[in-house]
Amino acid sequence: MPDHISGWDDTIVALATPAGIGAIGIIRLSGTRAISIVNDLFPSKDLAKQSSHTIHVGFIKEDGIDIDEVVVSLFKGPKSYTGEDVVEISCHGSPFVQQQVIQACIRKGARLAKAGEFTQRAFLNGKLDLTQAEAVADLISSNTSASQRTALHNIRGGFSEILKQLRENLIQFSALIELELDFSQEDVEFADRGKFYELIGSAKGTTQQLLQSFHLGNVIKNGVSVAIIGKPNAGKSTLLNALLNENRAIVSEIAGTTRDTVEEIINIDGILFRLIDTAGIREHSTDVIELIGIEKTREKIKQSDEVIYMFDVNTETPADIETAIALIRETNQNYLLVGNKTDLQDKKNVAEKFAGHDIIFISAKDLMNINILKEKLVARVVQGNINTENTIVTNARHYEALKEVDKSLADIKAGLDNKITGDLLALDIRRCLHYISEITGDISNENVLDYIFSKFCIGK
Ligand SMILES: Nc1nc2c(ncn2[C@@H]2O[C@H](COP(=O)(O)OP(=O)(O)OP(=O)(O)O)[C@@H](O)[C@H]2O)c(=O)[nH]1
Ligand SMILES: [Mg+2]
Repeated sequence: MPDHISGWDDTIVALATPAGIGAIGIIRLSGTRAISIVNDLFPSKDLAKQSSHTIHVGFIKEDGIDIDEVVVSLFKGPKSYTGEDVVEISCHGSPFVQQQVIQACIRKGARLAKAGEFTQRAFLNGKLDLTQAEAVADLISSNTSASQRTALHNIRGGFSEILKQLRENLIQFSALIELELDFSQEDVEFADRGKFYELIGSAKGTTQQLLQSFHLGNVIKNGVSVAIIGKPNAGKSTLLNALLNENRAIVSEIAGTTRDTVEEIINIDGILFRLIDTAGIREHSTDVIELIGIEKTREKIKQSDEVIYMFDVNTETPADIETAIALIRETNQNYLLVGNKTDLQDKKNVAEKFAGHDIIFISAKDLMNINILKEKLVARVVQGNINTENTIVTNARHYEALKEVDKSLADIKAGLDNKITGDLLALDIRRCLHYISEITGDISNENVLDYIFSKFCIGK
């Protein structure tokens, strides 16, 4: 047990279920005194004499006064979530009752847990590595099937396993190099240089793949924001409603209907898209409110991950499209061109008019080709299928450390190319191992840990 961490010996208590009224509420304790503290409040049975992984019905009483009838679950360390003795008290779901139980536990010697402290203990006791602990937080906040599956994959150790393999290979590599150093006088090469190249090559392949997965990981974890922009009356609000399948934004034939931005979230194929309907961009407007709206549209273009430029195929010309593209390109944004109101024209005419541009033609009003637009949106952010069985990096901390791993692998390879001495190679290898260990938490400092776990909820 790391005794340099303050409060480590304490037995901690917290409500593990959400605050508020519910059917039941679960209060969780962890620490050396977890069982004895609850035992003091639970006269029905002697919990100290019960075996692990059992449940017990009875009353929580303090000073002879009943607080609640509860179910107590016992998990004796190390076979528990935290690795310590854990007791869970399932009581009735009244916040008042729950507080009384928690306060009684505190009076018997427990202290309130900090955010994430249960999981932090699990990490410090070696039940989870840091990537798994972080995946627990990701699973709790997951809101799509893709983010749920990615988090579960990492809780099960998917990412850890890859890092472990990488680490073992490097250690093997460095052991050979150091052996060579010991015999440097004799001018022998124990380590087969061809094997080295192979090993570094495959390690680099792995880190590259992980680095590349971060784009998708970010999409899975945080979703994608899409600004729908275009001239007044192009049908932007109608499109928002069509994508949402409800009448969210006001639609009218009056140009300049949308004054402020309207944002809604939709889930397409497990990815969350935050759609932003904006005020139409008019070149010359004197209306103050409209001008503010247009300025906001500019801001939204800059802030979004994707931009849909929507136009009326009947009134706009290819030259108008060019102007719009130039405006979007100024902001370096990805964009999709969507031609609307094709129901009012002959399809062939439309295709000829805009030949040479990659445009999705739709009718927002008649819901024509809306599914194609959805597919395109997903295809923009997901190359190929989302295979959540692969390890996908979703965490910026991991991404930054992986970049360093990749850099040190490049240095090792350059070192091999330049035939630098074994002791210098060993330095680069150590640096690489350092960054891998930073991801898994084998090397960590208290501040980093506190920061990571503080993002959890209390009781987890
Ligand atoms: N025929 C036809 N009319 C459409 C289509 N989409 C939208 N409209 C009509 O075009 C008009 C403008 O639609 P909106 O969705 O309000 O347009 P907007 O781009 O949000 O306009 P502003 O908010 O003023 O910038 C409304 O009368 C819609 O019914 C379409 O696909 N076909
Ligand atoms: Mg509108």
